[in-house]
Amino acid sequence: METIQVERHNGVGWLKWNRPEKLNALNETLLREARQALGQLEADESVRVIVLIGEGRAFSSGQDLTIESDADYGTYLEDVYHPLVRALSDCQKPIIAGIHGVVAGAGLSLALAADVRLVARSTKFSSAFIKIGLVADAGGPYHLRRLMRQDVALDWMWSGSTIDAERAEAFGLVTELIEDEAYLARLTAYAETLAAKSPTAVQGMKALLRESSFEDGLAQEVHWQRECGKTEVHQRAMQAFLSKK
Ligand code: LHQ
Repeated sequence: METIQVERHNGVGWLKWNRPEKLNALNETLLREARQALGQLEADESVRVIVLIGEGRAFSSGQDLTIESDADYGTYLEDVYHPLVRALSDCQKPIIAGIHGVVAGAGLSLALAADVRLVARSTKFSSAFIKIGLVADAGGPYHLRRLMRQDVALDWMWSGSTIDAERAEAFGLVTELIEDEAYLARLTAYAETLAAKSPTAVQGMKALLRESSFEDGLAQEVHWQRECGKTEVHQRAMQAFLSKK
């Protein structure tokens, strides 16, 4: 692949945006290749956790602004962004966004689609869109409403301001804030620790914490707890507990 790099280590699939010279600006090739790479990592049984990261000094600077000026953005969203955004949303495996440097515009939207966000302290979060007269897109508005107070999200999106990682944490967008020097080691340890846990329990937990109705939630927990109850990890843990009595 030209714009995406994929690596697999210790149960973790690393999906890396790879246009560092453009701060990982998202062009059509990258978005299509990312969709393809995500599908491969989802289908690979050796991969239990997926990490999204950016090569170079940024996570992503958002949509590549060299896009043709007469492009129909609505059609572009439907054809190029939404397949990836849907795939991220539908993915049963845990998705971690590892964010450093700059995260802007649609790059921010993709980061918000992950289950958790581990963020290096010096990261700058840019809402960007309104500065070029656009609304937030690529699923970003949906996730902002889910994660943040609506008035604070609107205030931020209307201002187009860039905020630091501590403010983003106060907004609810950061799962764990990490010192820059420790960032990659901590991200790796987080992902590999999660990959070593029962995949049935990890994926079940993700499915259960999705938005759903109360009744659907009860039905889902019946399904997942039944499956978890049958796993070797659980059986061994029960035996260990009972043997100590
Ligand atoms: C870039 C980009 C970039 C291309 C840096 N594109 N080259 C929009 C339209 C259509 C449909 C779908 O949805 C969207 C949604 C959006 O994502 S809107 C938001 C788009 N993103 C932005 O407006 C951010 C634009 N970039 C910037 O403001 C700055 O580059 C930031 C603040 C991210 C970083 O600034 P610096 O650290 O000073 O780096 P730089 O500006 O020098 O960038 C380095 C290179 O990357 C440079 O290229 P060059 O060839 O001159 O070295 C930039 O042109 C290029 N680059 N962002 N989005």
